Amino acid sequence: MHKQLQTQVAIIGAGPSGLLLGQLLAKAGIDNIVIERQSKDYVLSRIRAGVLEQGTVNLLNQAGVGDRLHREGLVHHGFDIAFHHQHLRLDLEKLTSGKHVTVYGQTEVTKDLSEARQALDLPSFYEASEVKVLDLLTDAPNVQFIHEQQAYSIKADFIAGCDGYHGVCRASIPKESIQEFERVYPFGWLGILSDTPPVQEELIYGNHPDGFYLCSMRSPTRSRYYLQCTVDEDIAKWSDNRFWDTLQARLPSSIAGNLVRGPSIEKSIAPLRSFVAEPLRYGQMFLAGDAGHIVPPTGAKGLNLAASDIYYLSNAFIEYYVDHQQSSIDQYSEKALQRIWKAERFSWWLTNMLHHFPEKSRFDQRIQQAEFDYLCHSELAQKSLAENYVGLPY
Ligand code: RFL
Ligand code: PHB
Repeated sequence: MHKQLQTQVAIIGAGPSGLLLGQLLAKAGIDNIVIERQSKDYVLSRIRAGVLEQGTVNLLNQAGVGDRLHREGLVHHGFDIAFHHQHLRLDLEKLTSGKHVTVYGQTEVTKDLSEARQALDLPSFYEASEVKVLDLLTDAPNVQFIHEQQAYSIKADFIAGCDGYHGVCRASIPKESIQEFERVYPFGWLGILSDTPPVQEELIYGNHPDGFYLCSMRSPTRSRYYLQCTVDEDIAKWSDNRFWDTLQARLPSSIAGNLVRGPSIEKSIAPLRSFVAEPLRYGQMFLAGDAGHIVPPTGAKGLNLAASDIYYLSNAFIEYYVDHQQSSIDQYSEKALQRIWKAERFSWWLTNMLHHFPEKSRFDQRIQQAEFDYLCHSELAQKSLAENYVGLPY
């Protein structure tokens, strides 16, 4: 027998999208239940994004979880692009008339949101199995799952599919009702986290003839570094020493001497993909975040796009329940997709400029070099990059 529950919005997935939506809805007095496949510890241990746009920070403030972010987040006014032996600093502050980004890990964002949800005692089911979304084309959609050997059925007005790229929500939409657009890149990123001071105060995105690298951080004492690797790279072959040696060899010589080595506390490989599903709605179910789209991490847009989706979706639900207006719900997919495609374009463009593409010809390599030269000598080109990096408005 299913235990029957009822709510206004059933949220599938307790990643940043699902938890942020739950918090914003709760603040507006809208009931919601979160259903997550993994354990809370597992969700909170995932190391992913690190750069927040101001729009994301504003939304986290609005959700009531901005305090620690304000204390511990690192405000960055610029970043570097290194291209072979050349070097360019993008002065975000100057190029965008005063804007910046904040370096604060996704792990911390998720932790802050999860603690806020717990403090409000909002209902969440972690380690839910056999999650199914049903009756999506009716006005009483339904989520079924098993939790601690008990079968549940939740009747909701709406379902928010915040369950990531491999989730059940998008997969439940009939093929003829959804279009998918995809590009898979012929490489991945090998990342490590280490309790060592970052090689410099600002991020460095680098194109080296042997491949891309990124120097990022989580705090003044914790670094996050990435190296371009092959799609089928065997992580077991990457000792810490091999990682540090490879990174040091790719860094510009003026910076390489500052690299502080230490044991890795996490090491993982992420494939690179661009992906968009259209529309982000099927009946009473809405897709948000990675459930609806993926960007390669080069532009630091994944988490920030999830936040802007949630901005549109939470406002649409609030307008529906508080102002009894349906129009924002009906416009959600179109509005969110306009911003998503621009971030897809930017992430694809930056990925193309900074990576070594094994199949590319000598002509393509010269074009890549020309792209960087143009950027170095055109303030307009730098402004365009900076405008996208700090985040397009919403
Ligand atoms: P998430 O974070 O994937 O969360 C989805 C949640 O849904 C759960 N789930 C289910 N729950 C119930 N039933 C089911 N059937 C379910 N199936 C899945 C999952 O367990 C999970 O908890 O999606 P969300 O919330 O939309 O957030 C998006 C961001 O996480 C994502 O865009 C970024 O992390 C992308 N990303 C990166 N973005 C950056 O900006 N910079 C990065 O460096 C960066 N690195 C990464 C990344 C994504 C990665 N993934 C997805 C493999 C590195 C990796 C490895
Ligand atoms: C990170 O710190 O993990 C990070 C930063 C910038 C990116 C991607 C990842 O573009």
